[in-house]
Amino acid sequence: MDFKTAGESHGKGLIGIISDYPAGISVDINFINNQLSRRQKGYGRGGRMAIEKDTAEIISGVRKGKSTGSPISFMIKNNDWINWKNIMSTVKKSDFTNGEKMLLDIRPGHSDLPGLLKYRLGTIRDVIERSSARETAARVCIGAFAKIVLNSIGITITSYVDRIGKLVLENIPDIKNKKVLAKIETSEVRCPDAKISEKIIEIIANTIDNGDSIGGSFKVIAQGIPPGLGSYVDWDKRFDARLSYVVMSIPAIKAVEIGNGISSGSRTGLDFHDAIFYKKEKGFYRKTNNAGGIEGGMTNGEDIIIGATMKPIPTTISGIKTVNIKTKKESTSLKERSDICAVPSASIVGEAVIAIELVRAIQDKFGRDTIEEIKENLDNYNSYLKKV
Ligand code: EPS
Repeated sequence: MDFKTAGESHGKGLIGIISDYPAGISVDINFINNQLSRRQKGYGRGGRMAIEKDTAEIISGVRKGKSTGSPISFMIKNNDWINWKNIMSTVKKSDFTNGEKMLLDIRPGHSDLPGLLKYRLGTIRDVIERSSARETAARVCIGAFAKIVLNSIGITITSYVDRIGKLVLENIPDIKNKKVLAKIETSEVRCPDAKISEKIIEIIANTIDNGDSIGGSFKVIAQGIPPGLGSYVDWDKRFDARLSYVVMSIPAIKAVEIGNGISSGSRTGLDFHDAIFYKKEKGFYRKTNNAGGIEGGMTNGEDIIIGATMKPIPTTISGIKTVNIKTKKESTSLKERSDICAVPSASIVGEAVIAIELVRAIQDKFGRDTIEEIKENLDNYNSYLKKV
């Protein structure tokens, strides 16, 4: 599958087009809308999430509840557009008398400065409408389509928050335990430990009081992965590289880690590498997963574990030292309604982009036109694996 998204944060809505989506998939719109609502949650989100109730309207590529193989298109409407009709008009000329302001106080850390320079634009508005993380709603929708494919072949994806600011979740949660999964989904900050969740909320509340923003990190885990997705034979087919690319494309992500990749630089080979075991009924398996399910740019059959670190959002109520792009005089950065902490939401976007990349790798190996074909080829491969 391939995709494109379009749409501005305060325009009419977000649009997505998915091509090469396998035919024969039962598309459950409730499942898709539930994924969209998961992205909207989280303590620390700004006022916008109270205005929106993201739902997708499927326009093409699905008939009688089933994908046909034709391009899928959808729209997620922006409820807030009604309040921005004049500012976001595609035809009216700007006269800056209808509440629209020339936004010139470029925010350090945001797309404002490079965006204005690159596209020769006059006001930050023209940059941030598209660079806004609102675009990720469309990607979560596309990720939901991908998850439906994955679920039908036994692959599941989940995520949790393991750091906000200096507070770290030290214990690795057992995400195979349904109770732990339920705790993550009910935590306001997607953290499985109730005490740490409370502390995180306190940290975010203090950040709000200080007129500041705060970052953190999350983990995404994919289970039920066949070995051999991706490849070592071409640099651009390496699956860890492909996953890093898509996770890094989430706004504000500054670091990506595969398995225990960061600690690997300070460990020895005997300590780091995951010893291989074999049991007839299980095949090859590991008791540790420092590799995060990927060796030599290929999945090895273990869970894929990806970590991502999100910087603090650059829009702050207190403002950061900057210059006005027009006057070049010292100023404080633009203050707009914004999130204070969006790490829990980013973890849902992480699930989505990884789901999409997994479907692409599955299609590379097992076929792309129909889900039947994918299942037949996967069954065949599994029978071969049993014989190895
Ligand atoms: C977002 C909607 C936006 C921002 C956020 C992401 O809504 P608004 O700008 O109307 O408040 O809350 O975007 C950013 C934080 C950013 O820096 O772009 C959403 O739907 O996720």
